[in-house]
Amino acid sequence: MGLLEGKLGIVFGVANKRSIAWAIAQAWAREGAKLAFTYQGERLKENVEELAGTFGPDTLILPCDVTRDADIESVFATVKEKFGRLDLLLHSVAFAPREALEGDFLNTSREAFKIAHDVSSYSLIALARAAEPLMTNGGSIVAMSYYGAEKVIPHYNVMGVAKASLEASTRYLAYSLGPKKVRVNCISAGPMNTLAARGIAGFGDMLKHYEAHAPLKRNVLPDELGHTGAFLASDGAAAITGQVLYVDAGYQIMGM
Ligand code: 0WE
Repeated sequence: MGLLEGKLGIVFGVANKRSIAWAIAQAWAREGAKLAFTYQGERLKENVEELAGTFGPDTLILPCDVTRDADIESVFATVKEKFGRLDLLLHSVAFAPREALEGDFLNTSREAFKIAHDVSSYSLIALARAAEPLMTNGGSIVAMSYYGAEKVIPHYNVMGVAKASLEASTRYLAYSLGPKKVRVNCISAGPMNTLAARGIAGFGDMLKHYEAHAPLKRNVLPDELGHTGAFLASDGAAAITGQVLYVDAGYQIMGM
């Protein structure tokens, strides 16, 4: 018996086979969950159709730009129609304009700040609010964060501020949705070789730094995020809410 047998979930943030969202979706499906997927923009439609299609030709795949209220409304209307209810939601979505991740944080523009926070943080609130009426048996919402939320990671810049906002929102949402037995948690992952990390100056050195300094002397594997995502989604985590769980080979505990 899988940990998530009979559960219905929706996954936001699959871009390609290396996406953290895909690693967690595979784990959720392996544990017995039935999943719907969203994709951001026509550019990613084919990728998501090819990946999600491995769960069967009738897999629900919907477009969703999380900055558009009408998209969110339409996604959850379709989920209500096709699933009737919802148990799981994965938020694995982030974006800041590239120039904001390159220069000096001091030069962060109002527009880059607004975009980063809208896409990467406010979207969790919007998705949670849309999901809540469907989570009639309680539920589990999982969002992805990164250590740059609490300590300075050079170049992470406004994304660090947006992840701090996401983590704080996780706590306030956990308080808001707790009476409905809907849990909200973050996984703070060590650096992963995904599309979002590609082209980031010094990313290879960052992976080497973790290998040298993390207690486990290695980087995190996608499948390990999958297992943690499955645990947080499962009834075994029924008393865990509002938390940030580090899946980072222990890196976060180090002071030096
Ligand atoms: O959260 C992230 C990545 C988020 C991200 C990445 C990009 C690259 C392309 C958000 N927006 C954009 N916008 C783009 O135009 N990570 C945890 C991965 C990451 O990103 C970094 C990192 C790490 C680690 C950026 C700078 C420094 C370290």
